[in-house]
Amino acid sequence: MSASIQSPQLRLITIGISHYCEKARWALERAGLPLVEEAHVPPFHAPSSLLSGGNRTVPVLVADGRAVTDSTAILRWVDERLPEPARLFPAEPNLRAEVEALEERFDKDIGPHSRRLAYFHLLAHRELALRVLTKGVVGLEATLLPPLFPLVAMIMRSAMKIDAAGANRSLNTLTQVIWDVNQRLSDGRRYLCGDRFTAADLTYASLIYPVLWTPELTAGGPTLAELPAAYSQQIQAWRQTPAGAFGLRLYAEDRRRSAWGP
Ligand SMILES: N[C@@H](CCC(=O)N[C@@H](CS)C(=O)NCC(=O)O)C(=O)O
Repeated sequence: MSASIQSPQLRLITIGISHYCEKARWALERAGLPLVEEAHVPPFHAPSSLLSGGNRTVPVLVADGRAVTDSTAILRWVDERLPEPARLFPAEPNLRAEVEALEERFDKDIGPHSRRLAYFHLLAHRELALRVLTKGVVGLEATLLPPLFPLVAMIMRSAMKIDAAGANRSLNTLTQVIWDVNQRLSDGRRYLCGDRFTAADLTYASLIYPVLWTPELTAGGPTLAELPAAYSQQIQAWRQTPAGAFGLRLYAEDRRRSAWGP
């Protein structure tokens, strides 16, 4: 395939480090859509998100004056603009149902849990947290965060139930998903569903990134060696599983690959 989409410039409102935002960003970039990202620090993203017609969460895609909220809706919006062989959701009904079920599972069983586990470790280390939370953010919010950090950390801990018990629950949920993905990959398949890259792979790799500390996404931020020991040991253990290696491979091989061909 060699073509491109004619589209007016799109706005993607994000929290720079958010993995749900990365999920949307990956789909949009893969389709070659002209994109301007407005990255925020939580919770300063809320006014932008609300004023653009979204709800409080990001990503929000603003396209043709309309807000598309929720990362899954954004993937579907992108797919409507792609020919079938390039789509993230294949047309074949059984394959599509499998992709949709996995995407939904990862949204529920990875997204909130990789985020909680990462923040549990990072928020305890002010300098690390500041570097991570300001990723991609320029201007006032990046300046406001350091003095407001104790308040921001308190709001985040309370909103996402970030405490030792929550982190432990998330660790268990993630361990189960990684085990299930290991099982699925045990027949030697290259992608989670069928023989092509789909929304299941994209969702898996983007949402699991905080607990694999995927090099492509964490470049310029704290290195694995700079992370708190317990967190970095867990990441290294997961990286060594087939599911962990698979997540890293999807980034190394597929993150910059165009939907339109090599
Ligand atoms: N189901 C939503 C989840 C999005 C989500 O949880 N976004 C987080 C960032 S990772 C957020 O906006 N949190 C801020 C808040 O809830 O105010 C999606 O897939 O887009």
